[in-house]
Amino acid sequence: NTIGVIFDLDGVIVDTAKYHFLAWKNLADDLHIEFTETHNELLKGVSRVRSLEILLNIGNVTLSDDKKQAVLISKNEDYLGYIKKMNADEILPGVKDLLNKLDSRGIKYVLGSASKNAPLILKQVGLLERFEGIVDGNSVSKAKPDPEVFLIGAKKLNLKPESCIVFEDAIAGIEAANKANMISVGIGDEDTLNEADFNFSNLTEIPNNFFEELIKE
Ligand code: B16
Ligand code: MG
Repeated sequence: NTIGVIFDLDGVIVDTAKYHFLAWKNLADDLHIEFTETHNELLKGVSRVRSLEILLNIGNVTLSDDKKQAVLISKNEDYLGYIKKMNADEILPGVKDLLNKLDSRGIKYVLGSASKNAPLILKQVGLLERFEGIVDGNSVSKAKPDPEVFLIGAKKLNLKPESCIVFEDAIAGIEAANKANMISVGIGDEDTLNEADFNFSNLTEIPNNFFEELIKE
């Protein structure tokens, strides 16, 4: 009766969406595309390449493949400038308590993120060593809502998908977890994440007996 946990990164462990926004906004300004925080919501949980497609669509702009490659590199360099200033103060509320609880119960956890920068971000906030494994944007060929990222996570945990609990803040991530046949937990707005098996506004709200109850089932 073993269970394991798979954590999304952006929106669950840390809020890197604000830095993605600043970097995409910079690019949007260069391309004379109007890009707002509301637009930024569309990019959450979505891969870097797909994010650029969405941005170009918003502005009705077309770029050559070479130009696309170039702007993807400069957007990421810009983004990394913010990431390199991150520290442990940016870990979202409830994360450390939850990881401590899992540690004390011997429940293993891995990361399942779309970000190619995930290991660097975890290192910046001092959490890299705590995870049993990292599955990030470098290890997958198909982005969320494809379940690949979480299925690789289950392999790293040595568990069947049904025994994995996924914490996610994005619709695409909940969809991926459901497709993988895992238990999906939506972190954030309940109406947005209505396809999740469980919903909490943030990690401080997870009840003390949450994992025990799941093990019983
Ligand atoms: P990168 P997650 C996702 O992280 C972000 O939510 C999404 O906005 C971003 O485009 C994606 O990572 C790729 O990030 O440019 O660093 O490779 O929520 O899956 O942890
Ligand atoms: Mg996320």
